[in-house]
Order: sequence, then C-alpha cells, then structure tokens
Amino acid sequence: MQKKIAGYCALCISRCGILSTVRDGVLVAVEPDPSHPTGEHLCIKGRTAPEWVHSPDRILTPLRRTRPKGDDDPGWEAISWAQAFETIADRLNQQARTLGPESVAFSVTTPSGTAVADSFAWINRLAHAYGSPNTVFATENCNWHKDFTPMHTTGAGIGMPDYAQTGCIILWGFNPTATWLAQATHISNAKKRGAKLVVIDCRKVGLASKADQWLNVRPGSDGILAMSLAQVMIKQGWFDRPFIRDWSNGSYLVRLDTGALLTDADIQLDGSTTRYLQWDEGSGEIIHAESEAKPGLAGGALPALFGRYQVTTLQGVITCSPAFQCYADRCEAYAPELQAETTGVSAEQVYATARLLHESGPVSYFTWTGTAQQPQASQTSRALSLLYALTGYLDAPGGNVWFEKPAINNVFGLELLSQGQRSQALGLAERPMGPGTMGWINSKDLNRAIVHGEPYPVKTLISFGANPQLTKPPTEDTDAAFKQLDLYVHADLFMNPTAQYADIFLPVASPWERAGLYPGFNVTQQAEAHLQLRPAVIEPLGESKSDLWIVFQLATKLGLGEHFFAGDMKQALAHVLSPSGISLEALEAHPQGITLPLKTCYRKYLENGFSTATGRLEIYATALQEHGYDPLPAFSSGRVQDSVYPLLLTSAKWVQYCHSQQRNVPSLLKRMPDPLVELHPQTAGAYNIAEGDWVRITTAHDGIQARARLNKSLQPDVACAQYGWWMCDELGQGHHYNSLVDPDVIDPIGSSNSLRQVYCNIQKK
Ligand SMILES: Nc1nc2c(c(=O)[nH]1)N[C@H]1C(S)=C(S)[C@@H](COP(=O)(O)OP(=O)(O)OC[C@H]3O[C@@H](n4cnc5c(=O)[nH]c(N)nc54)[C@H](O)[C@@H]3O)O[C@H]1N2
Ligand SMILES: Nc1nc2c(c(=O)[nH]1)N[C@H]1C(S)=C(S)[C@@H](COP(=O)(O)OP(=O)(O)OC[C@H]3O[C@@H](n4cnc5c(=O)[nH]c(N)nc54)[C@H](O)[C@@H]3O)O[C@H]1N2
Ligand code: SF4
Ligand SMILES: [Mo]
Repeated sequence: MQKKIAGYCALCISRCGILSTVRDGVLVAVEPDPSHPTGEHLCIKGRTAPEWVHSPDRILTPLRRTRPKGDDDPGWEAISWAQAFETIADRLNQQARTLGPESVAFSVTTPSGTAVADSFAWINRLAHAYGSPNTVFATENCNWHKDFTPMHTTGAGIGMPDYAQTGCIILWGFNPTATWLAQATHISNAKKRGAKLVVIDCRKVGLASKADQWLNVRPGSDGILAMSLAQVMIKQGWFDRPFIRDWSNGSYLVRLDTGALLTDADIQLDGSTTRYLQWDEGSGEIIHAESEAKPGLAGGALPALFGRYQVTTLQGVITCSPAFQCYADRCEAYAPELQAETTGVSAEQVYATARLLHESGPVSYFTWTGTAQQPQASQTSRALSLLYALTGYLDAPGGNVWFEKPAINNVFGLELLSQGQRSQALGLAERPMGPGTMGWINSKDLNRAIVHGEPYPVKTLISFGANPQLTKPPTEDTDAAFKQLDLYVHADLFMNPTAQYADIFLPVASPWERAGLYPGFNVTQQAEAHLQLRPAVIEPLGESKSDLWIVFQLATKLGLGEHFFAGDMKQALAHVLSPSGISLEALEAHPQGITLPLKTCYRKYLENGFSTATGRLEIYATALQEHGYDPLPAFSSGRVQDSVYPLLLTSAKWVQYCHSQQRNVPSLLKRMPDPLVELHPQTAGAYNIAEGDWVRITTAHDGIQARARLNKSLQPDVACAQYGWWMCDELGQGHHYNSLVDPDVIDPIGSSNSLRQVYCNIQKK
C-alpha cells in the first residue's frame, strides 16, 4: 500500500511544502509540492528525511539512568511512560512547595532549526503555568536580534522583505541558500526581475556570487560598517528626510549637558516629562513635538534635524541638538575612510553601496546570525535598524513589511506568571532588557544557579530537545551543572552529548509521526496567509510521543489542566485557530493547507505610530538610555591581534545539517563527512596546509580538529569553521567549536556570545 500525503517539512524555518510517500507504514520519499507557497524546492535534509525518521539510532522507549552521572555508560533502563511521569510530577510538585517553582528550569531546542515549533508556545506555557520564569534556549545567539532588539528602534522585529516589489535587497550575515530555502527562491526571482542585491558576508557564499555589491566584512565589524554606510547617506543627503523628521524622534532635542531628551519639564514648572521639544527652523523657536500639526501633514512647523541651539531652561541656557544630529555626529566617528581597515571594506565600496541603496529603492533587508552572535550584537542591531530607517522604506511596498497573517490565539502564557515570578528570571537583574523579559535565560546564568545557588538554587531541568553542550560555549560550570542537577529530564528523538546527563529520557516522535499546526509561512503575503495542519503520515515509532502530548500529560499530572484544556489537545488546537475563522476539521480535510484571502496593509505607522516609548521610530533609544545603555550605537574596534592568535575565526551553517543534528543520516554524512575549517589559500600555504589536511585550531580556551577547505573569498586572516560536530569516529573527541569561545564575553544588553569573533591559531595536524 502506497500513499502520497501533502504536508510541509518541519525540519527548519523554511517549512517547505512537501509530498510524503508512505509505503506499508514506512516513510519512503519526500518531494517538493510546487502547489504549496513554499514548495518550489526542497533541500537535501528534507529529501533524506526518511533516513532520519527511520534511523536505527532513534530512542523508542522512555529510559531511566541507573549509574552515576559522569560514568561512560549511564546504564539506561527502559521504564513506562507512567513511571516516568510519576517521578517527574512528584519531583516538580515537591520542589514547587519547598524551593519554589523558579528552582525548576525548562529548556527547549530552537524552533528555527527543528520541528519543536509544533509545540514551542505550549512548552513555554507549561513553564509559565507551573510558575517558572526560567526557560533556556538559543535565543540570545539566534532570533533575539532579529525579532526583539529592533523593538528598541521601531517597536517591532525586522519584518520580512517584500520580495515581489523590492528594488534592492540587502542580505546581511544571512545565507538563505543554506538556511532558508524559501527566501532564497524569492530572492532569486526578484533578482531575475531586475532587483539589485547587496550581500554583506565574510565569505562569498550562496547568493553573494549574484550580488551587485558583495561586502567582504571582517567578522564582528558589522555595526561599524552600518555606521559607515549611514555616514555617507547622511552626508550626501541620501536619506528620506520627511520620514525621519515626521516619524522618528530624530527631531527631538537632546540636552548636550545630560544626554537626555529635552522635555516640557525642563522649561516650565510642573511641565510634562513626556512632552518632547523640537527646534522649529521656520520660527527659530522651540516647539512642543505633539502640539503641532500631526506629523506628516503640512502644519507650518519645520522641525530641525541638524544644528545646535541655545535653549532657555529652568536651569539656565543650555545647548541642545536634534537627536538626528547626535546620530550624524556619532556616524562621523565611523566614516568609511577611518574604518576601512577595521571592516575590511574599502571606502569606495561603502560609497558605491550607499549610492546603490539611494538609487534603487524600495530597499529591503534581512539579517540573521552573522550579525547576532557577537558581543556587540545589540548595538549592531541598532545600527542596522537605523541605517534601514534612513531609506524610509520601513513598512512601505517593496520594503520590510509585516504581511497579514491568520489571526490565532497566542498560548505562550507569559501572563500566567505573576510579576514577582517574572522578575526572578535568571539574568534579568543584570540585563533588564534582555531575553529575561520573555522568561528566557542563558546557559551561563543557569549553570551558575545550579552549581553555586546564585542568585538562588535551580535543581531540576526539563528539556525538550536541545544540545547546549555543543551549541553554547561551555562555562567552567557546565559539566558540574549537568552532573549536579537532582533531576534532568530530556525529551528527544535521539541521544546526544547533553542528553547523556539525563536522569530520564523521553522518546519523541518525529514530525512525520505527529500533527503540527503552522499559521503562516512567512516569506510572501500568500505564504504568510497559508494555514496548515501537517498530518502525521505514519504511526509514532515504538513508544515515542509528540512533544505536545508530553506537555499536556505533564500539565494535567501537575494539576495545571485548567490551562491546558484538561489535557485535550484537539480542543487546544481548536482554541488556537478560533480567531482565524478556519476550523480544525476544515484543516484536517485539507492537509495541503488553506490560504486565507489576506492583504498586506502598508505603512501602519500612519495610523498607529510606532510601539516605542516615544511612539516614534527611535533614532535615540530612550528605553535603552533609561536602563543605562548608550542611546546611540557605539562600537569598539575589537581586540588588537597578537602573534599567538593571529587569525579571526567565525562560523556558519551548511545545508547538510542543522546545528548538531543529522550526523547520523548516512546520505548527509557521505556529502559532508568531517568538520571543516575554511582558510584562504595564501594563509593555508603559509602554514603548509593543503586542501583536505587535518588542522588543529587553538585559542586561549581550547584546541579542536577540522579538515581544511581552501576558500579564496575569505580575507587572508579570517577563517570559518563548523560547529555542532560530535559523531566523528576518526578522531573521537575534539571537534567542539564552541569550546574555543570565551564564555565570559557577552553582549551587555542581549547576552549573545562571541561565536563569530574568535582569535585563533592554526597548525597542520
Ligand atoms: N541548513 C541549516 N539551515 C538552518 C539552520 C541550520 O543549522 N542548518 N538553522 C536555522 C536557524 S536556528 C537559524 S538561526 C538560521 C540562521 O541562518 P543564517 O544566519 O543564514 O546562518 P549562518 O550560515 O550561520 O550565518 C549566515 C552567514 O553569516 C556569515 N558570517 C559569519 N560571521 C559573520 C560576521 O561577523 N558578519 C557577517 N556579516 N557575516 C558573517 C557566514 O559566512 C554565513 O554565510 O538558519 C536556520 N536554518
Ligand atoms: N559556533 C556556533 N554555535 C552556534 C551557532 C553558530 O552559528 N555557531 N548557532 C546557534 C543557533 S542559531 C542555534 S538556534 C543553536 C541551536 O542549538 P540547539 O537548540 O541546542 O540545537 P541542536 O544542536 O540542533 O539540537 C537539537 C536537539 O533537539 C532534537 N530535536 C529535533 N527536533 C525535535 C523535536 O521536534 N522535539 C524535540 N523534543 N527534540 C527535537 C534533536 O534531535 C537534537 O538532539 O545553536 C547555536 N550555536
Ligand atoms: S530547507 Fe530543507 S530542512 Fe528546511 S524545511 Fe526546506 S526541505 Fe526541510
Ligand atoms: Mo538559530
């Protein structure tokens, strides 16, 4: 019996539309479904999914450890689901009473590189309903700077390029050919229709070969490069002046003595501290920002963006400048001529790129981990948001937009946590604007709480996938933390180096064995309007179960059924769907999904303003300033290189694998059998290294092995290596990229690690 069933590949963020062929209960083939809005192409991971689903390495029963942690063999013993839940629920109930629910941390793998997106919101809801503000995941090195940091500037994430209408696309530290196939497809289409392309990447990879401008930036200097581009655009007047004047706080006056925005309270007793002041170029006087004509409408006043003005305040006469002038001044320090050596990009190329942006709008951009895994990632994100704001195409046709998506109920459940509990999120006190605000914590803070009880003890970890032993830089506490946990539960399809520390392992069904709801496929308006309930195409293997089932079972056993539809998953999904107007039954009857007739609404700020503290796009980030951070981007040029560690190492993703996964898929391993390090041929020559040689990479923290691949697109002193390797027989241990990284160097706002700015040495093995 053979069937072909429509669905989507859930293995990464691309969520490509697929047809799965099932023969006698076995998944035998996966092919693209061209009728699906993301079904034009399929990558090799999707095509080889049958090998992954039916891998002999799948763990198919719940397991309990019988030997001490640290032993090579955990002495796994099969147990029943009932036994597993009893142990977990007893422990969680008891710990909530004795140490408080914050002493239990939850963990989840990345929804962008796994199928855990099916249950991501529900896993977070479980943590919140239980009372824990501590869910550890990859966010600080993954989506935080794409989805959350831009809020400090525009009140929203970066949105999505309107590829169908854009005139010029910037891909900044983002290689969709390897990481988001559906975007790569639309970029290629836009390119064919004549759109320009700018790629900013330290390797000429993916679409960079088709780019009109490829900027070979030195790892970690992206923020500086963004300021260089902005300097040219401001100096040449190549920016959307009316948009900046009317819709940003660039026209608000800044007191140059204190750096604060000038408000009504500065000029009159009992004045408001939230009424901002501008300089009217027409009358040569200060005016109240909001009391004049509605921004964008002719009202007589012409707020200045440049200049220095003397303003009489209650404290005397002080010098003020529009915030935009302060930004322009800051950009001067990063003028392209001054920074070419730091960024590796010539002043001529910066100038030519700025001109291209000016002449070929509407401009759109996408950025991801190339700019996020750096110790200055938050200010880098700010610099990118500001540069983009200069173009004026935010939320405009052909710019970065927010396609209309099906309306659904959000079940993330942060509101289930009291303010008191929310404020206990580990790391939130140190970084009040970081992921802690969403109940997300990082591994370093978690390890410290487990090992040192600081600021309070954490003794239990409930993990849905993830492999932080390899995907995060190890801290001195990492091993001790995983050994010291009283209870560590890991739910996964496979055993991994982190799961080896578990007390209880729960077997998870693959996305082909369970249903999954996806409300919006991101990349175009049509895709974003597509709502799909991916059906299970085969029975769950062995005793494996979906993450959703595990969450709902655990919730009811903990007495939290009221927040989980008394354990009824169908009712829960129907609740999620209810605002969309599409029923669960309708989606079940249409496994290929249903596209709603939604239309993009552009320039929503004309109606609503921006969701920032001042209600305007914030050139001057007032919320950051309030928390003691610089309201304008500022960057250090990084460490001066030394002779011991002369090379600058970064990392990237390849199409064959997601992070530390899929190394057990024979067809993929055949294509990419060893961890790679890319080196410039000249550099390789200087170290007597040839293509394919094993190389040792050393930093102040560790040394690892990788196979050399020569890549002449790199700058000679830059290298790029793979992370996530652990199954490699030839050399056993010693491929752990992140062990090279200094775990103590983190972004002060968002806490991202320095994964892409690692000073190292290499040697032929
Ligand atoms: N095949 C595959 N696809 C994936 C994933 C996967 O693991 N494998 N993971 C998914 C997830 S979770 C994510 S977050 C996304 C990430 O998707 P991407 O951000 O596209 O991932 P990367 O390839 O790691 O990084 C993009 C580019 O950044 C460049 N780069 C490195 N250092 C720097 C730098 O300092 N500056 C600049 N400008 N560029 C730099 C690299 O050369 C690389 O080409 O992919 C998702 N899709
Ligand atoms: N040096 C360096 N390090 C990086 C990065 C980098 O570019 N460079 N990228 C970072 C990024 S962007 C990310 S997102 C992180 C990712 O870090 P992690 O979230 O730790 O990702 P993986 O290594 O892919 O681990 C995924 C685990 O979850 C399991 N899994 C897969 N699907 C499911 C599912 O549906 N349910 C459950 N319960 N388990 C599942 C897999 O079998 C695997 O064991 O890595 C980060 N680490
Ligand atoms: S890009 Fe590959 S892994 Fe990602 S959804 Fe598409 S087919 Fe699956
Ligand atoms: Mo990620």
